[in-house]
This record gives sequence, structure tokens and C-alpha cells, in this order.
Amino acid sequence: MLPEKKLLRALAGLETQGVPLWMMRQAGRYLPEYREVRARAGGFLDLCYTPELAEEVTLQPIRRYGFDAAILFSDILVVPDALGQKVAFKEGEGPVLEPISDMAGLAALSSPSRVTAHLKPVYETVARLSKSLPPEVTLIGFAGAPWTVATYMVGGKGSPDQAAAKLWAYRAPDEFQKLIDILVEATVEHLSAQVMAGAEVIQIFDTWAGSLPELAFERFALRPMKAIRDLMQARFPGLPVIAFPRGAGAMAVRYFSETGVTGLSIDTGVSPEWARDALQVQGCVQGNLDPLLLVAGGAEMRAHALHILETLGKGPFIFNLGHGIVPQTPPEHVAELVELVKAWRP
Ligand code: 1CP
Repeated sequence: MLPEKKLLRALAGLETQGVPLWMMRQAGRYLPEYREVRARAGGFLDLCYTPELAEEVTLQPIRRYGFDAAILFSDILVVPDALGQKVAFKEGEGPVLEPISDMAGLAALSSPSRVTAHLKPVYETVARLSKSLPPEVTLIGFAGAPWTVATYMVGGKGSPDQAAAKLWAYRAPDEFQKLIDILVEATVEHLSAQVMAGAEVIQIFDTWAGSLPELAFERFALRPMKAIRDLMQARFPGLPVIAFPRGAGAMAVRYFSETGVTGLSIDTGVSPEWARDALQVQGCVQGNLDPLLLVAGGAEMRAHALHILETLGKGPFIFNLGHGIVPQTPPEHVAELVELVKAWRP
């Protein structure tokens, strides 16, 4: 049976009435109604682990803008948290973890097959959403890619160059591979539980893929993504999988074909023409408006959005940003962009 939901149709390579649209980090601090719930929840992880509140903040951008997809409200760092590595979110600082940098640190992690026990509230959020979402809206589950999650586990926080994880990977690749293998297994368990609870599509965020040179990209970004995709396909045949190998540049061509993912989310550095000729011929492309254009708004935002639509809009295509919405985004600019994309026809 052919899917009816717009986003699922685009991922299946079918025609759609208008271009489907959602935005990475569409729930979050730029929305006053999010800040209100966030203040009530206490800590950020408390928000992620309280199903009624996580459901509410997932629905907020759907109510406000009528996006074609809702993305589960959670974080990529719930997986290290479930593996027993202490994760804290400090106000204004971002995530802080107790760094792991050796085999003893890996040995202290709990079994990747058991992450789902710790993450039950997340799957309850998914189950609630699959009942409360409007019928035309697709529910996206997600996880971080092993490499990107490893950069936080090894570095202990976000870093501009991912140096700690890279140095471990370069000095002792077979040791570092053990961490990647743990994360592949944990990620597949976490994603499977989301699908069983009602997620219809999964997206895997490899935010720091672009910091790896080709041979390391192949080993620590491409191969783990292929492993996750193959394991998910074996469990859930036909499940659409979107990958976001941010910064992959020209390596995205091989990444798309060799991982076998259904859709490829492209960052702002990729030209729409190149994406059309090199990537869209392989499958559905998603992207890639600069999130700072959404902060600026106005004629410049509209011109860039139209350029993307005119180049990629014949499909298969999902309109999105090249990275997540930033907190200083005026909500009315999002409304203006949504209106423009919804009205556009090839
Ligand atoms: O104080 C707050 O409210 C915390 C801000 C925040 C939010 C709203 C964080 C902390 N995470 C999230 C939610 C989130 N994170 C979602 C669901 C919401 C949605 O998309 O609508 C998703 C999909 C993520 C994914 C995520 N978390 C990524 C990958 C995507 C990307 O943006 O690159 C990464 C790298 C993270 C780590 C993380 N979590 C939070 C922050 C501030 C960060 C980035 C840290 C850094 O700068 O390296």
C-alpha cells in the first residue's frame, strides 16, 4: 500500500501535493511556550524523561506551524546516560559528561542491550505522540550517530574540533572501534524501541561527521551508519531512515549509496545544484536553509528558500534547515518561511 502522509511519500520517491516540511530543533528555546514548560520541568533531562512534558513540547511547533513531521523531543545524549555515563546539562554551557578515554572506561559502561530499560519514559512519549498527533503528521524518532555521540563521551562536552575523540581514534583505532561497536548496538536497541512505540521514520544525526578525513570517515561514520541501517531494515523492512552526515561534502555521494539510507539530510555548505545532480538521483534529499537566514528573515531568507525550492523542489525532497533552529530565532520568521514553502509549487 502506498503511503498517504506527505513526508512518507517523499521518502518513498512518490509525488506530493506541495513540498513536505519540518525543521531540525523545531521544538526548543526560540519558542516562549517551550521555555515555560522547560522552567516547570527543572532539568533538561527531567524534561526528556517526563512523557507528558516531552509530548507537550513535541506538539508545540506542530500546533503553531502545521509542520508535516513531529520529531520526538529527546536528545542524542540519552544513550550515554542509559549506558551509565553521567550526563548533565548545565545552563548556558550545554552538555557535560565524565569523559571516557580508555578501556577501563568502556568496561564500566552498562550493557548496550539494556539501554531501553533506562529509556522507557522516552518510548512512552513516542506512544503518546502516535495517538495525539494529527493523522497527516509523520512521527520521527531519532538518535545520534555513533561517531557524534562518541565525541561527547570522550571529550566530556561539545568541542569545536572533536580533538579528544579523534586522537583516541587515531592513536588506538581498534580500541576506539570498541566504543563505536557499543554505540551501534545501543543505538539499534534505542531506535527499535522507538519504532515499536510508533515512530514511523528515524533520523540519525552525525553532526560531527565532517571533521573526519576520508579513511576515518569511512570507518567511523559510513560503516556504523550502514550497520545501523542494515540491522534496522532486518527488524523493520521498509522503515525509512534519514541520515544527516553534517559536513560530509563530496563524501556524501558514497555515503548515500553505500549506507543504503532512504533520505539524506544536507547541511548549508552543500550547493542545491550539486545535491540535485549528485544526491537526489539516488533518493530523497532533505535540507538545507541556513538557520541564520531564519534569524535574519525578510527578503534574503525568502530568496534563499526559493533558490532551494526551485532547484530541489521537484523531488524527492523534504524542505528543512541545514542545521538546527537557533534560540535567537524570531518565531514569526518561522511562520513566514512555512507559509512560503507551503504555497510553493514546481
Ligand atoms: O536548555 C535547553 O532547553 C536545552 C537545549 C536542547 C534542546 C532543545 C538540547 C541540549 N537538546 C535539545 C533537543 C534536541 N536535541 C532534539 C529534539 C528537539 C527538536 O529537534 O525539535 C534533537 C533532535 C537534538 C539533537 C542533538 N543534541 C544533536 C544533533 C543535532 C544537532 O543539532 O547537531 C546534538 C549534537 C545534541 C547535543 C546537544 N544537546 C543540547 C545541546 C545544547 C547540544 C549541543 C552541544 C554542542 O554545542 O556541542
